Amino acid sequence: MINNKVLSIILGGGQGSRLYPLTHDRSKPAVPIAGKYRLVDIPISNCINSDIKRMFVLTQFNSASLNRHIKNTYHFSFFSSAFVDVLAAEQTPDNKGWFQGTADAVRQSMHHFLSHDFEYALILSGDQLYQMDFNHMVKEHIKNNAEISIATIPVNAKDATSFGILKTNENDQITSFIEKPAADLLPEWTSDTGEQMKSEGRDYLASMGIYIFNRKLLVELMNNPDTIDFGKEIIPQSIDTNRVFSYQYEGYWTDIGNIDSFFEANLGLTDDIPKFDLYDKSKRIYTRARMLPTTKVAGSVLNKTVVAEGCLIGAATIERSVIGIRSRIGKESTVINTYMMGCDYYETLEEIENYKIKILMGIGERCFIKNTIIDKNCRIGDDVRINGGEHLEDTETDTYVIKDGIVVIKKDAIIPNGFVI
Ligand code: ADQ
Ligand code: ADP
Repeated sequence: MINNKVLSIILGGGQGSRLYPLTHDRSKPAVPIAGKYRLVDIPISNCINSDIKRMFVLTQFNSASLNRHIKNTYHFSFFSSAFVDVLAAEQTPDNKGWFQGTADAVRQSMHHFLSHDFEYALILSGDQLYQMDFNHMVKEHIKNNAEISIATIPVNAKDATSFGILKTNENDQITSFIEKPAADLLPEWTSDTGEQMKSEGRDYLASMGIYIFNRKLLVELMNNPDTIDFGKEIIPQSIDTNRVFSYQYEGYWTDIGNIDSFFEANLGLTDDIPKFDLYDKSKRIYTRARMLPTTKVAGSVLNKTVVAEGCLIGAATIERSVIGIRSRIGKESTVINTYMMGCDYYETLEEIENYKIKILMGIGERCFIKNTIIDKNCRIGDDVRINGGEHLEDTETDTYVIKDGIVVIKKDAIIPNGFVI
């Protein structure tokens, strides 16, 4: 069983500034997605579905919600060697700082990995949406007698400048690599990606930030304290000295590192046939089993909308939106193009009866909400109008942030009755 020889290392995120304010008081892997999951559930589920069951999650800071989520979700049998361990950047007598970058995060955690028996380290990003069987990649890695394998995907010129771009020889061995090339350099970096990909304008082979390293080589590379990032240093420096191979993937894969891509990845789940398939049993995405009651809807028209468990919905209309667990939406409200993360708990009937003096969790009555992300436990009053869109300038207040026209209501924010954005 080759998967017994694989140890998975999930890069959970640096400071997470691109996802701010969602990462204000939680680490990036704990950011809620798709109404009931957390970002970290994606790489963990891909590993479990590939029968790789030893995982470390490296994160810049230790958030209570991440630890609670992992502890409450991933219970493996007492007799199994499976585990998911969170390693947060820690101060030690030799090291006073945070993780400086992805390679530094792995270097600082090496002592935890080396106490395990493994031949291949599978290094994964924590902020991507995809469903991949890693066994194929491991098999190719072994077949190629590779020391490093990089999962790659064809991308178009617009996206190519945000990724590591590479070229291969006829045996898929990588011959050159450039991290995030400037647009004027792109003509030198096209590859033969096949007829179908070329017809879509996807002429560049991009690194997906998914790597397999042979244990021995990883140990050697981590001995050099000057390298900080895989993309900027380790990979480009290894091309000439080591056997580095490309494993070309053609399924759905998207990077969800900023607010805009995070928003679109979530709303993409409302498509007729979403590219990210949550309904395929063989590619199941795991998360916390919460034993919530069913959702109740009264008098609403729901179109292209995904609703998680335990919601109480009285809205007039909800369109192209993802409504997270325990959400409450009041009468005559309209919600369009919105990702509402939901709530961590219900208010009691007593609290609800006193609602005139207090704004309840969820969205009130007669509201209009469009192009918005609503973080957990927000209290949006009655007659609130939030009309996100490109007409709005980037800004930040105590209760919300606007980025690229998307309004993000901060966790626990209280938006008073009649408020307009
Ligand atoms: P980026 O995504 O820009 O490019 P990076 O910011 O280093 O690279 O992030 C990679 C992963 O590591 C992300 O999941 C991120 O959250 C996490 N991460 C970043 N800093 C971290 C830290 N200090 N501690 C823990 N985790 C951290 C990379 C490659 C490109 C490739 C793209 C594909 O460098 O070559 O094309 O991924 O998305
Ligand atoms: P999830 O169902 O999203 O996994 P958790 O069980 O992690 O949620 O709960 C999220 C947070 O909400 C926890 O900190 C929990 O203690 C808190 N919480 C749960 N119920 C209440 C409540 N009635 N009042 C305040 N906080 C609560």
